[in-house]
Amino acid sequence: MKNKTEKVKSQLAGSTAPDKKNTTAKTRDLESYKSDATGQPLRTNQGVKIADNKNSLRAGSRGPSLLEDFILREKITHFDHERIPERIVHARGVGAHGYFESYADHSSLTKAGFLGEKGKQTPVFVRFSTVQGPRGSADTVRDVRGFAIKFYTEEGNFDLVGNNIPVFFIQDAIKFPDFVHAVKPEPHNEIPTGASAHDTFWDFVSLQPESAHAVIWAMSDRAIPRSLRAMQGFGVHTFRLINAKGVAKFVKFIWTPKQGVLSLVWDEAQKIAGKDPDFHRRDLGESIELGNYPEWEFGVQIIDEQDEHSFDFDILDPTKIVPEELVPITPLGKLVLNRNPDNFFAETEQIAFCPGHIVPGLDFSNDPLLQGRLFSYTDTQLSRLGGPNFHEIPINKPVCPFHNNQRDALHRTTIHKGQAAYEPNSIDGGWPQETPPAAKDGGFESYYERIDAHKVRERSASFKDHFSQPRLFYKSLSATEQLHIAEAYSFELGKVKRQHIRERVVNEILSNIDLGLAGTVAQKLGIPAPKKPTIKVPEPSLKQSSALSQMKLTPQDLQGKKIAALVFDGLSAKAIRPLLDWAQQHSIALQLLGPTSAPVKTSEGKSLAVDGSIKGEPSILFDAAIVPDIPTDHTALLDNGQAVHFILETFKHLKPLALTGPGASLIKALHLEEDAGLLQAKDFSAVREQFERALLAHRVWEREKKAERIPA
Ligand code: HDD
Repeated sequence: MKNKTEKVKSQLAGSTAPDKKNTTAKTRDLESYKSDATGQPLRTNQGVKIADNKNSLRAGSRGPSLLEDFILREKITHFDHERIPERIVHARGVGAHGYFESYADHSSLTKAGFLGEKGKQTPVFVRFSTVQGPRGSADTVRDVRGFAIKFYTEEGNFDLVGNNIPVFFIQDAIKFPDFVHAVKPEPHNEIPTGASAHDTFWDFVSLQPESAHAVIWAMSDRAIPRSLRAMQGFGVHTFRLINAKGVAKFVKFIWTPKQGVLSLVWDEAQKIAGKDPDFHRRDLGESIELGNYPEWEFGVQIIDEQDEHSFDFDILDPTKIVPEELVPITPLGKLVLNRNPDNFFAETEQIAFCPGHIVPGLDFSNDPLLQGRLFSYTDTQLSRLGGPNFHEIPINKPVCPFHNNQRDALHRTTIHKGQAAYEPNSIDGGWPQETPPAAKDGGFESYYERIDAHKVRERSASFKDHFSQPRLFYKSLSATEQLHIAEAYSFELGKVKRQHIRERVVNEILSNIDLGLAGTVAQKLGIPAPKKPTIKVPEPSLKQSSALSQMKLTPQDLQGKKIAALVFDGLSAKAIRPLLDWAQQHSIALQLLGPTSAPVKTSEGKSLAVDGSIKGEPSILFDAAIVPDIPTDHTALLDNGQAVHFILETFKHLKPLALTGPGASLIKALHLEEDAGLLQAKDFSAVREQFERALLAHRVWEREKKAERIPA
């Protein structure tokens, strides 16, 4: 494991060799753009070899620099322009390459080629992101996560630009700038970074009740994911799939992680933001390096065109889910991420997604939020990537050939041959020619939908109910998840300075979701609890949807778990070996942490190298901890404040913790009690099974009350 860990660290620090296993069409395409300086002389951008990269040209060794120094000028000029504007939202992100594999021939559902054959693999690039914070903000803030996937299909690029929560804050794209201005740092002082706990956000959302559903998801544990590997993904809008006969179905897209849907606890999330702001990107990169490739199942909820109006919500409303109890998920394929980018800027930063990038066999619905998005994404790239030729940047290029008569503009790299940049033409043989919109030739055709309406600026009455689904969500959660929601609202509103905004959230939003929730939050804020809802919320046909609780979405196995083993001088190598074997067997990343980064001495007189120090690698970076072979006299451990803090913090954050060896009774000295995840035994094999069960459950939720007394 040690070697593996070292390999990870050194590889992540420097450049990473391309994964030979990933031979997708896009990887091969990117290969031709890669540049390797090994064995090469240093040259200017014009190809001139540089003899001295340490001294600028000057008049005498103490004299002024000379303007003619083209080497200095080129270097400084390029440096001066290295930065590009960050994304307006979703600025902080991390990406990975991988592939999508279709489980079967789904051509009865769609003519899209990437779903048309069992086992067919399509290269993808995925970018995960937070929404509010800038590029340099912390990974673990409370926020929605972006989950954007570019499929490089043989029929063109398909971008599925979704989030890790299934609903959005507004129903109409015209409100997007208002929403973003409200959630972003406030304009007078640019505070807060990466947080929604401030006046303008709560002011806006409390005046815009259509946000209630997305806000309660953002106040749930979904908004503090344990890792990007452990999140669901949602296309949010209703889309269409269309088969070769022109038959269309409405669909919702859902990604379900094999790793389970897992979250941090709030205290832990806040601390990680300081100790390791790169926690999520590091986790993704390291998992892929270790071969623990994250995997998601891709599924759709399919709704027949004639059932469009058969729900008590509108399927065009992006603030609504379609409960799985009403329309179950049909699995179509899987997504595997198996290669880290070679260069963050060239790939992750320059990738440009757009929900309007679709391929034949897919189409939009009339969701007014989606319709607005179709415009915004390509438009924003014009200023972010500096012009309309961003599709020529290697990471954005389709893997199929593309020819048209669009010409010129900034940064054009393609050299178009021929004289006729127009269609029709008789000079260049009429090429490139249209593919008539016929399914068999692959030309794109929009769904043959009849639209007959007046031009109006109004919301459909079917978009008016804003509370029955947040209520459904809240009622479907476990008591633990509900408690976390109440705490999140109380925390956030506690940061809101204006009393009238706090009261409006409680009285006009929370009271309509759940009076109990409103009462708990009101009590924590010291305001009177509302007695009744302010409006009559429609009774939905479905009272509970068990699919909404993440408690049931636990991982299938232990692969990729990160566990710390605290080791001290005098421990026996015999206690460590079985642990290492166990970790390897389950692809668990086990790290040995010593009092310092120096090796510890085993009782057999050998020196045991560690992966880091207890101080340098705090408990918050791990899923669980083991203290193996504790001696009967555990003074050395108790005298080490960092180690005691590590153990208590592991307990506080409800993580599995195994203490083994003759001194395992240390539990008492620390004033802790055994529970389903706090285990003590003479050796690890005696508690292994229980420990594994606790790891699969992710956290020991029943410990939560007891853990409150541990100082944060
Ligand atoms: Fe958006 C980026 C997801 C509504 C306008 N959005 C962006 C990204 C994700 C989403 C994941 C980051 C893509 C990347 O990694 O590069 N956005 C969503 C979802 C929405 C949504 C799931 C609702 C269902 N967005 C939305 C609306 C608008 C935008 C209504 C504008 C009308 N979004 C943008 C943008 C961004 C963006 C400003 C910033 C950078 C970019 O597009 O490329 O154009």
